[in-house]
Amino acid sequence: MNDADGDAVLLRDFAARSPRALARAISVAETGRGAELIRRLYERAGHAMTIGLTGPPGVGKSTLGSALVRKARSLGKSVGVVSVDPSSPFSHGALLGDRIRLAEHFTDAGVFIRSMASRGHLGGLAGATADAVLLMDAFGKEVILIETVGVGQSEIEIAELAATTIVALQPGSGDSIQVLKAGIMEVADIFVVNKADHPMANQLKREIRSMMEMLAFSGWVPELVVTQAISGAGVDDLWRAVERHAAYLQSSGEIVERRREAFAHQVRQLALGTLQRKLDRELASEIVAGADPYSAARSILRTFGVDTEEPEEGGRPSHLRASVKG
Ligand SMILES: Nc1nc2c(ncn2[C@@H]2O[C@H](COP(=O)(O)OP(=O)(O)OP(=O)(O)O)[C@@H](O)[C@H]2O)c(=O)[nH]1
Ligand SMILES: [Mg+2]
Repeated sequence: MNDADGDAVLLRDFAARSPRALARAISVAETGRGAELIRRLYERAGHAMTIGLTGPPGVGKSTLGSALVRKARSLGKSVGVVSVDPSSPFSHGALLGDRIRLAEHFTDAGVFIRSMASRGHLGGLAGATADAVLLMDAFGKEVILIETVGVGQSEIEIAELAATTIVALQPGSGDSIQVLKAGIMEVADIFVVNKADHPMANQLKREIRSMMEMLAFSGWVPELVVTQAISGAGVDDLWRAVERHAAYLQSSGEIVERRREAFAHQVRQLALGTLQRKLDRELASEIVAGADPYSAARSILRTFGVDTEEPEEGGRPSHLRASVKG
């Protein structure tokens, strides 16, 4: 069977909603060979409710995610879960944890769970994740949950794929300050203080409130929800906050803007991935040998047909929802 036949079979099974076809499609995309598939399936996507769930290691993202999946299932919605661990090249650790935390959902045909590990994708791990979300969306998943360990920029990017971003924090770990530094605060639509059973939960709530006072919001003001993921306490509140945010995005029209941003981001990553590879090839060539860095950069760009004027001033990153009050 050649590739074209293979693709046709895959597309047929995908359209027939075979979970194996979805798994296979994600694998194809993950290894950087998904362009044709995505082209064929793209117009089917754009209907899912996408929820990003980020926060420091061990805060309870998977437990909370599992509880959210349970909630969505109780409402009869089909669910996709993408679990990403950007800090390691392999997702074995995350996978093992998720096997336990999400155990009850593995046997539910209405839930599709995928851990992302590969870095073979042109757009990096964020690109592979974006493809997985798009494919789940095109497959007909109504709710897609994207779990990432949130400590740096790439994790923020991944959370940004989602229409609604939940940032989870846990009491007594000094996380809140870290989060502010890392700029995660500015991308949160909903803050969750998980581990409500912890004696310092109230203090963390106060810390988040006072940090929010330092930020200026235009439009949506992030909600603060307290949960105890292991018992499920507060999960209904969290779900309602997600629904309120989704309703806000629709009624304000902001959903269009967010989709446009996510699209632009994905295109940028793909284009930059290609440029990076070309650039690396040129760097190994003799064009740059013996040259100073500025001249070398100019010669390389000339081979790409780029005229080098003064670089333009970069604007404010478009993913930021809030800004620090001046
Ligand atoms: N006391 C308490 N423990 C919790 C709560 N929620 C989760 N945990 C525990 O916290 C630990 C980490 O939970 P996970 O759900 O794996 O956390 P995570 O954020 O997904 O972890 P990583 O994916 O490794 O970053 C587990 O032992 C959970 O049982 C809670 O509300 N209260
Ligand atoms: Mg986890």
